This record gives sequence, structure tokens and C-alpha cells, in this order.
Amino acid sequence: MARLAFCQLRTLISSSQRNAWLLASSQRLGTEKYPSQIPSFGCRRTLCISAVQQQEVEPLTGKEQRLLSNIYGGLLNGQRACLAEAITLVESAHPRKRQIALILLQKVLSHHREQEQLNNGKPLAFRVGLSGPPGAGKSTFIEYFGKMLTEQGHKVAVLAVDPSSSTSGGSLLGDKTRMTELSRDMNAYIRPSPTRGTLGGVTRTTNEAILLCESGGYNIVLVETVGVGQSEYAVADMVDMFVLLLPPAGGDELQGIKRGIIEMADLVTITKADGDLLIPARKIQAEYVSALKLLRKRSKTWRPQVIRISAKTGEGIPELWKKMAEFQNTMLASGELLARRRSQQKVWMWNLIQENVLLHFRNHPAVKDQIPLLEQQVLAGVLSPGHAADVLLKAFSESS
Ligand SMILES: Nc1nc2c(ncn2[C@@H]2O[C@H](COP(=O)(O)OP(=O)(O)OP(=O)(O)O)[C@@H](O)[C@H]2O)c(=O)[nH]1
Ligand SMILES: [Mg+2]
Repeated sequence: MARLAFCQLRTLISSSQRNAWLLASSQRLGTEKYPSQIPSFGCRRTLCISAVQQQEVEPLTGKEQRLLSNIYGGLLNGQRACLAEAITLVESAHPRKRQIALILLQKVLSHHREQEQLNNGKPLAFRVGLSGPPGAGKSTFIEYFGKMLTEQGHKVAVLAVDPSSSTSGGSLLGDKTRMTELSRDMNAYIRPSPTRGTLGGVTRTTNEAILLCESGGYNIVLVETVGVGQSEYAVADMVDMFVLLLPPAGGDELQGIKRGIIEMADLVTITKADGDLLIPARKIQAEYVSALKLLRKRSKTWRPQVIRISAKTGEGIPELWKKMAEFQNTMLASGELLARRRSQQKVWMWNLIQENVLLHFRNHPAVKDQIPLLEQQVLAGVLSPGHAADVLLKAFSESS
């Protein structure tokens, strides 16, 4: 185990090497603000690491530098095409593009921090997660809500987290066809979910896309996710406020909604409260009001509420926005909003480490070829999962 810990440490150090390379690259780009962004690993080690890295990584070519400054300049000027290009860059799995994306993100973070300081330490944007079962009315609501916000002078970005798209082959979310008006609105930006990748990969790029949208001047970022798998937990960990949207379905249909996710909700919204669905919507609202009383509270100052809306008639949507603003003010005043953001940074860091360590492990020559056979033996009941894990971990630690 000690050796395993040592190997994991080596993986971590390789990420510090990446930072050192970023430092060297940023200095070449003349962006002297980087050093303060990058954790200090001690002068000697940094020098040694950057020497190693400089041998391994090609410096930015003139073309790459021009590309980077065009994207960055355009992004800060609010050009949607540059925002789209920046998000495509951070979503890229290509190692070289990923390196350029990291430099861009460092520049964006540095700019972000300056802007927040100018704003008396207050966040530049309000991040809202919207989750609910398939067909709950999320996209229809975002179309109405987004339009209402842009008419009030806000700039709205809509991002989707949809890990299911990697298996179903098409994006369920961020479906522009249901957001026809909003996608034509110059003060709105809609980004469908990347169609490839694991939940870890998709959430990493969504976190980065949030930052990019905020640098492009979007002051409200809506992150939509369908309530399947673990995606709603991932979204709850990247937003200021987490809103659960539930359709006025019968009690049985809502049985599948996990208790844990209701506990995460800062607001429960019953959708489609119109026509024949108004009475069931009222009933579900009352049920959730009682249910919330029994659940664990997520905040010291905010009590989650249950409200009814209709994206068809627009009823309840201005009130919903009022509640959201009330939440933001309460949580800012109590310091909880900034505390939530800080702890999310830590979760984000550990998610990245987890993803990278696992990837490194799975692709390690000492274990890669053994995995299929051991998995088969575990499936056949010949080998216990614990034993198989031990074999792989031992092979990994002995060869590292
Ligand atoms: N009556 C009524 N129907 C609605 C309302 N909002 C959405 N719908 C209908 O509900 C269905 C699903 O709506 P979507 O907005 O696509 O739901 P979604 O949650 O985005 O669905 P997925 O992205 O597939 O998970 C559509 O047929 C909508 O027309 C509403 O306020 N009232
Ligand atoms: Mg949808």
C-alpha cells in the first residue's frame, strides 16, 4: 500500500509538472500574472520540473499563440464564436489542444479573479443547476425562463450535462429544437452536451465551460441535467443553487426520485401546472412540502421550498426567479454561497485526480492486459472481487 501511495504521488507530481510547464508557457506568452495562480512546489523542484517538461513539451508555435490570443481576446469581448471555440478547445481530448486549453484556462482564471476583486469579492455570475426526470419539462422551462431573463437585460448561458448521450449516441439535453427562440437570442448562449465521454470527463469540461461563459459576460449560467445516473450529483457540485424540476406525475412515478437528490435541492419546482395537470400539480406540491420537512437540511439559513410553474402559461415563473434571487442574497449574506464555491473547488480537484489516477491505472502496461481476464473470472464467480483487485494493485505497485 505504501508503494501504491508512492505511485499515486508520482501521478500527482506529474500534474505539478504540467503546472510548471504552464508557468513556462505563460511566461513565454508574456502573461506574468500566472506565477501567483500556480501552487508553489519549491523553487528547486519547479526549476527541475520545468527543465524536464521543456524537453517533453513543444513550446507554443506562432500559430498556436495567435490562436490562443484570438480566442481569449474574442471571449472577453463577448464574441459567441470565440466562446464556442474556447469550449471546443477544453472539450478536446487531443493532448496538444488540451495543453493549449490549460493555458487559456489559467488566463481566464486570472482575469476572473481580478474581476471578482473589482466586484468586492462577489461572484460574477449566478450558477443554477436544473435537474429532473426525463420529460419533466426542463428544456421548455429554460426556453421561457431564459427569454424572460434576457428581456430583463441578463445574459444567459445554458449548458448541458448528459452522460447518457455517450451511450444513446445523441444528446437528449441542450436540445436546441425545444429552445428555438432562446437559441436565436443574441443575449443567450446554448451549448449542448458533448456527445462523447464519461461523466467525469463531461463534468470536468462543464466546470471549465462555466468559467468560460462567465468570462464571456454571461451573468446567469443554467446547467441542465437529466435525473439519471449520477449526473445530478455532479451538477449539484458545480452550481450555487440546485433546482429540482418534477412533473405532476402520480406518486408511483416519483418513487424513483432518489431521496439524496431531494436533499440536495434548494428549490423543488412542480412543472406543467396548467389545464388538467393543475390539480395533480397541487397535490404533488403538498406532498413535497410535507416530505421536505422530514429531510436533512443542506443550509443553515435557507429552507428549501416547493413551488408550481407552467412553461405553457408562464404562471409561477416570475415568482420562481424571485425565490432564486432571494436564495442568492440570503446565501451571499450568510457567507454560505462563497463557502459552497470553495468546497466545490476542492471536490473538483479530487474528481480530476480520481479520474486521472484511474486512467493511469487502467492503461498501465503491468495491469492493462490482465484486466479483461480478471474481470471475466470475477463475473464467473471464480475469483472474488477483493482478490482480483489485490492482484491488479500488486502488479501495479510492483512495476511502478
Ligand atoms: N402542459 C404542459 N406541458 C409541458 C410544459 N412544459 C413542458 N411540457 C411538455 O412536456 C414534454 C417534455 O418537455 P421537455 O421540456 O422536453 O422536457 P425535458 O425535461 O427537457 O425532457 P428531457 O430533456 O428529454 O429530459 C413536451 O411534450 C412539452 O411540450 C408545461 O408547462 N405545460
Ligand atoms: Mg430537455
